[in-house]
Amino acid sequence: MVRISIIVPTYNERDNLEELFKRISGSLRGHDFEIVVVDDDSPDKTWEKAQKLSKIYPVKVIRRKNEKGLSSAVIRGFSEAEGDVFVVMDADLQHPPEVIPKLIERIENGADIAVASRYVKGGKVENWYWYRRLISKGAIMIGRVALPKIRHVRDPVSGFFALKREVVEGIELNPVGFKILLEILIKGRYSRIEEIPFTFGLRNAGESKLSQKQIFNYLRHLWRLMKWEGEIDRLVKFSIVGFTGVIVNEFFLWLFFEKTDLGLVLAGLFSYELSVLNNFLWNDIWTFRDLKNVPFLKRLVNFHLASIAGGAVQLAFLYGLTYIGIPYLISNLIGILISFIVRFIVSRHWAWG
Ligand SMILES: Nc1nc2c(ncn2[C@@H]2O[C@H](COP(=O)(O)OP(=O)(O)OP(=O)(O)O)[C@@H](O)[C@H]2O)c(=O)[nH]1
Ligand SMILES: [Mg+2]
Repeated sequence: MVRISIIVPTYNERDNLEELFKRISGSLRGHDFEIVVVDDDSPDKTWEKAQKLSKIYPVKVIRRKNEKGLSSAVIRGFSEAEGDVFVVMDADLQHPPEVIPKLIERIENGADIAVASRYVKGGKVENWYWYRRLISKGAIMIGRVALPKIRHVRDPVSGFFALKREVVEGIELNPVGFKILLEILIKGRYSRIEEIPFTFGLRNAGESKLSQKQIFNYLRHLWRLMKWEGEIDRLVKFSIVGFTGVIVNEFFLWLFFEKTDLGLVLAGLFSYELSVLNNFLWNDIWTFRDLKNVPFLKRLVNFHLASIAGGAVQLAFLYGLTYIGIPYLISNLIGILISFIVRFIVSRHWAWG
């Protein structure tokens, strides 16, 4: 039988512990499990309450006095846990303990990571204002675009998940940030990941520790993971290649217009196509050299689509922003920037995959 360690980071969650432990024990009847509470010396003495309850439930309490932070608490939990399977969950009962057996079942059937997900079919979030929903979904979308490795995961920032010990054992995880799952999905050792739906309910007792600052922190975390994944390097290479394209474009435009009688439109078209081919070539053998999941012809076609999409976006911004009163040179500059991002994203995800 596998041994399960439930890791629960807490800060001022005293009034939630009793019900939490009771429901965990209820749903894990017949399993071999321990609950590892990692408390950051909560002013409401959560640790003390957990110690008291450890006489009834299999609870191990870690009271950290010199450290704070959700992710570092979970990492500490991993290092103290004795199980073969780790489950991470919040203490405030937004993560229903009744879902744990389903997560465990997935792991027992061969998944390395099982995520309790708000955003797969059947999952949902209760009572969130539309803007909180929007921010949550938007943040996830940005993450999935920025980090292609996790693009198939619908809820890569869930705080409720199970994993095999081997996924994180010996791996150095960065404790900065609120979203430890994201860190694990990028740095962990795994091949199969599955998501099961659950309803993210209302907080039971106590207060939220989530603040506006978290959004900024999340973006910083994404940036660091992009660097770690080499995506920032690609971005730099992609822009260098873009510059060479400008030179190719200008040179051939001059050549065709001055030395042939093609006329401006055709000279423009041909020199543009040569610059696209130039960029394709360099991106293929340099920027995305390690990515060859898509057949050559499809890469070539999709890269052209990326260029066209980029051009369309640039024009749309030029006209749209100028229309609402922004000076046209500024509008165009913004258009160029957005177009660059669009071309990079389309190339990265659809041309090279
Ligand atoms: N040890 C530790 N636990 C923390 C820290 N911050 C939050 N937690 C715990 O992490 C879990 C998630 O925090 P919440 O405040 O519920 O975050 P949230 O669920 O995104 O926000 P709400 O929907 O408002 O509850 C809870 O069990 C908290 O007690 C921290 O700095 N240290
Ligand atoms: Mg919560």
